Amino acid sequence: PCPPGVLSLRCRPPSWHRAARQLPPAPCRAFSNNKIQVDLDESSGVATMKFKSPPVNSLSLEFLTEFSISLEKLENDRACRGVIITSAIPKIFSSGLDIMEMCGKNVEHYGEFWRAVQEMWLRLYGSNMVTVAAVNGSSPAGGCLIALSCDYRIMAENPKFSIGLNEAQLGIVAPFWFKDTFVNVVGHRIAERSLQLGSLHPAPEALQLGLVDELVPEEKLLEKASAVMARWLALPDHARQLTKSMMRKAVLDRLVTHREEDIKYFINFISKESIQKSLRMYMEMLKKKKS
Ligand code: CO8
Repeated sequence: PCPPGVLSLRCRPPSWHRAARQLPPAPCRAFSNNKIQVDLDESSGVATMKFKSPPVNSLSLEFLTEFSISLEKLENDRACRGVIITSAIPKIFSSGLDIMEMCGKNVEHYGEFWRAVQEMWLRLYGSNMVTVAAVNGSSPAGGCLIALSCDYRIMAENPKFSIGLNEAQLGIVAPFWFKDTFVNVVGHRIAERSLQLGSLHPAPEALQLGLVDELVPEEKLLEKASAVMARWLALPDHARQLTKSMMRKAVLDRLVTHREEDIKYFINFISKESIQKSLRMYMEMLKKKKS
């Protein structure tokens, strides 16, 4: 059923939708990518992006570049109105930024890497498409940012999966635009506490905090994401897009205006020996935990 105030599909004027319905029938198109599988169902106008970068979908420079290019392609494709983002790797949505990209590299590399992180966020947070995160595994830091940047978050109801901006645990600090995105979802108080503690919230707690919108059994995740998507797509694109832009513009503009400064800040911060040491210790801790 349609939400109150929304016309049912049958009585909606065709001009509300983009050109999808005028295209010749071509039910599904796939982009062949290395790290992300993209499938576009032209009959519904919905694409699915599946992260498939083992072992943990960490956001390397290559991954981020591919992500931004895929989003740009979909954004420019009149047959696509919405994207569901999920993972093909069991138990992991994304482990966040690839720590190896931030360890022992030169300043040119740090600059290029950070620009790619910014680009990914600007494209996703500023997307005109409806974006739904189907979080089917753990989702720390940059992984959480991806989910937070979507319009709606559904998570698998497994308490072993956790999500949050845990940067403080690594001895680093979430940038202002990670923080802004987080505050816009959960509010100032919850974000402040969670960021200072670098908390990773198990799925039930994430729901309670409003960090995710709903939990469903893992096997129902994609079905639920499609249902949510259909509901959001039932609105006229132009009205929804302008509303989204109104809600997000100030936060997007803040990074656009301070982009170069933010890159310089990152390079300076990450190049510090004390920060490098913290990251190395964190990587060692991950390896120890494994053995
Ligand atoms: N980057 C690089 N390598 C990683 C990462 C990562 N983010 N996460 C895991 N790996 C590696 C592990 O070291 C391990 O490598 P190896 O096989 O060589 O030993 C391999 O991936 C598999 O990892 P695990 O054995 O730990 O796999 P599990 O399935 O047991 O656990 C988890 C998966 C839960 C994802 C776990 O690996 C984990 O907690 N990873 C760390 C996640 C994390 O803390 N990410 C934060 C990244 S920082 C970020 O995103 C924002 C930074 C903002 C910077 C701001 C500066 C100014």
